[in-house]
Amino acid sequence: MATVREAAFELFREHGMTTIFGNPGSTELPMLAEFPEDFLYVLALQEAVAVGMADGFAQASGRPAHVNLHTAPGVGNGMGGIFNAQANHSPLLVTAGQQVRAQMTMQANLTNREATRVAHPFVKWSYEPPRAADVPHALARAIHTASLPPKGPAFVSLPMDDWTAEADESSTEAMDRTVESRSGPDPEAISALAKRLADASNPVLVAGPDIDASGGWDDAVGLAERQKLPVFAAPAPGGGRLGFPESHPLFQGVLPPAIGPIAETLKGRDLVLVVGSSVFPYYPYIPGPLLPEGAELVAITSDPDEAARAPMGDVIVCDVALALRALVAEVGETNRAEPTPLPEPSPGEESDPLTPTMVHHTLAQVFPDGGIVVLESPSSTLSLRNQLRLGTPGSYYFAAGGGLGFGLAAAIGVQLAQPDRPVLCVLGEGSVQYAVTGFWTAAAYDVPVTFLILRNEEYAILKWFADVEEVKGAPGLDLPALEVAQVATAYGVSSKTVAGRDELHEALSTAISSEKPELVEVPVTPGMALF
Ligand SMILES: Cc1ncc(C[n+]2csc(CCOP(=O)(O)OP(=O)(O)O)c2C)c(N)n1
Repeated sequence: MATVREAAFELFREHGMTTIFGNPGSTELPMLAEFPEDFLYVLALQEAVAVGMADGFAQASGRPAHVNLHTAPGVGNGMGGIFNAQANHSPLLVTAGQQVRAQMTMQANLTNREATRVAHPFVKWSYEPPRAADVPHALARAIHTASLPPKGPAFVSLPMDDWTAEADESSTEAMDRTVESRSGPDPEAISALAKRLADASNPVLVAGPDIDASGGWDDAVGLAERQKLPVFAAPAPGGGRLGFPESHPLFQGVLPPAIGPIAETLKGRDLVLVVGSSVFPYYPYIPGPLLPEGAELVAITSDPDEAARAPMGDVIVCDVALALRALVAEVGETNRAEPTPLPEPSPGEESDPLTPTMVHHTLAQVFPDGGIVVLESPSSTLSLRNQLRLGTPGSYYFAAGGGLGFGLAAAIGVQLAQPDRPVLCVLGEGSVQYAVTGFWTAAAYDVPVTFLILRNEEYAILKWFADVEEVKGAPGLDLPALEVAQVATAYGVSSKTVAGRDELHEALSTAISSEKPELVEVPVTPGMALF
């Protein structure tokens, strides 16, 4: 009869989950005993970083990923990352150690009191198996739950004496199951939508992150081309991935994230088709009509909650890629006029220090084939999107939940999942701090991410928000003398600070081709960079 450990690791193998991210404590050591040689344990020095790495790994590999946290305080540290993973629709198995069963009722030290409540609001399922023998089945259930649409984290609390216990005889049955979870659209709903598109005189497509996640990229392009649809990206705060090539002539830019400005941007449209996004990831609150006059909205999402909570419009709930495939097969070629393409991005004049726009323009010049951007530079998100105009699937990751700390950590996970694609992690110096220990993991595991740090000595986006919210005199928005390059060097990542376009160009090219983790820090002008 197999032990719980043997059965659990066999289960992880079955699901291709042989990379485990974590930060261990005494309550996790029994799980890690006799760690199998075909597994890789990726050590994070803090749990938020472990979760962010697993999130990036899961999204970039398209498979569930396992992150193991240290009982109550470790889960607490990981919660911001778990929140992001839920918003990113990232399939995570989150496990945490727990006191031995014999000492839980007396609440011995490190007991995760009410373990299932801690993670509860941000996970799809939170569980502590009633018997040691049930652990493999509970883990299998969590993996399936995390992988079912909408994908997201599932949590299992694991008492530390369970690992050597005997697994239930039925464990092997739980292991061998597959769950096919992609459900196609109702054909009648697709025919009706195709007709609405054909009848519309000025329709528009809003492309969301689940197009990329579901594998619907080519069909989104096919649909837009057949119907000559102008395409907007879903608002940047909720757009954890791209849904459409931003280099495509039909691409019209990123929708603004607030109610009034969205209606203003879509003025004159009579049908708004939103695919693979919530309707909409609004922020901040700028009131106005939900839609411009005369416009109707139809959304396609795999997330029933996104469907239910939308404030307007009709929704088809199903797998996004299957819906796109069905819709492309149904729609004809239109003779609508093509929209005018966006103008070429312009970087403006060189300044000292450089503008973030010039930095991103320079990055675009050295951007490698197959490159991937992981972005957390809040005040220059739109500028990076505009200057880079990324055009391939799986080339952009961003924290849809808005919790800082995702970027640095996720870049490491993305690079581990995509070892053949160069990963560029673009961070504000403030954002670095939420996952700063990730530099050590990048160095220790030789994960060849190129980090580009924009140093503006402030929380620029919060100063912009202060203006929007009419807040005057708020403290804590300046970051003088935050020495990211020195800190990264101390963690083992070779780092340099550059000034001027030529130096930046040279340093980035060298870092990208070095196949080592390297960091380039560049001072930039303060304030928002929108283009
Ligand atoms: C976990 C977490 N804490 C705080 C915030 C609030 N916040 C949003 S943007 C930001 C500033 C980030 O600074 P930096 O990376 O330097 O970027 P900049 O705004 O200067 O571009 C902060 C603190 C957040 N989003 N997440």
